[in-house]
Amino acid sequence: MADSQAVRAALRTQHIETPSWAYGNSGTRFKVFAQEGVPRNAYEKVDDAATVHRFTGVAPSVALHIPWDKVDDYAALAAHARDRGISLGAINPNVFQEDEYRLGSVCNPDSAVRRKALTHLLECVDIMDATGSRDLSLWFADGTNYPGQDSITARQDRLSEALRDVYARLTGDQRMLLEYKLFEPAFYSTDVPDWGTSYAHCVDLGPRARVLVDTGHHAPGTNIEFIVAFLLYRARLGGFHFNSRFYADDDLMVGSADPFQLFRIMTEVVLGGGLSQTSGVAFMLDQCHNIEPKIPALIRSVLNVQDATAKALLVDADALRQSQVDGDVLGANAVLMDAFNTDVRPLLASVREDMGIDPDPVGAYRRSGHQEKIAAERVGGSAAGWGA
Ligand code: AFD
Ligand code: MN
Ligand code: MN
Repeated sequence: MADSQAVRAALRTQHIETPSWAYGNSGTRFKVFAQEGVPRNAYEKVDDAATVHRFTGVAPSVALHIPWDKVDDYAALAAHARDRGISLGAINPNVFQEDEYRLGSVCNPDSAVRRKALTHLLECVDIMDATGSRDLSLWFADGTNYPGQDSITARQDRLSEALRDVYARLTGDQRMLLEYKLFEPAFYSTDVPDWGTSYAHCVDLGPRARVLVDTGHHAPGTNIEFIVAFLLYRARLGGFHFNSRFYADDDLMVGSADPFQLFRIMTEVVLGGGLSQTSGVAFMLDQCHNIEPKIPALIRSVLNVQDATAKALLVDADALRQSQVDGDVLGANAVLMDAFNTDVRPLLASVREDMGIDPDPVGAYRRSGHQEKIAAERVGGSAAGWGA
């Protein structure tokens, strides 16, 4: 059983990044349901992210999405975040919502469109310089809808060219995290569909390039923890976009659909050293709260990650390894299941008390009246959303 002081220290210092876009209005292609109290600009999104951190203690940064979070002065936005006890995290370019991108962005057959997309990517690195962000979080919606539409390999060459140009622009500790997604919005082929494609490009590029694992981006039944263990072992796991899915890229609260899968993922992270402060693994949420209030949903999501992490930390690594070496199938499985079946809520409540935080963050938020306050204050202006 892992030393409880070490477990408590790991839980106190966990860093879960929330996404700015989770605080704004969102929905599906059928409907975006507007909610009261939604932020109207990047500054109010930072305020909401700071609120999640205030109630959880382990959400000290917020990822930005450009141009949804465009501001005149990113250094000022970073200062605003610092004043509220958090920092600006990953920068997410958007090369999927302009008309020119109908046939793709960096993989588009038209060089002028590729140049437009590359310009935006490089502008996002300029923003990283201003915000002090480490990670450029790259997701490309690029793909095709019909067999024969475009050359699969020519699109790979176009992608490589753009990635090389972005890679050359990175400085300091900056990294580029290349996210893959099996399908959507392209339906026949996606240019970065799986971890292998992302991994191959990252290896071509160099050590600053890592794979971003979005837990909603796999075929049903995929063994995500295998991907995580392999990438971590090869020092190419840049991090996660955590969310839950029942059928597709549902972007639901992480841990709400399959807490056992989340536990297995976090177990491979812990066993592979990915939870250490020096691992470079970014634990980010990527969610859309279409029908539930956003701040409490993000608080719940952070707690779900903490729950899986606490259980993973309780896996008796020595006993597990011995059972594995002995070929003791039932014994090894039992070690894992013992940890998964441990109720870690008392441990997490105690850690929160050590941190001076209400042991029940969801209840504390509900009792705080903060939701009513922002609903009353944020009247007028235009609520943030992602304009799908
Ligand atoms: C969508 C994409 C992808 C991306 C996110 C933020 O599927 O997960 O990371 O938007 O741009 O969810
Ligand atoms: Mn994602
Ligand atoms: Mn997604």
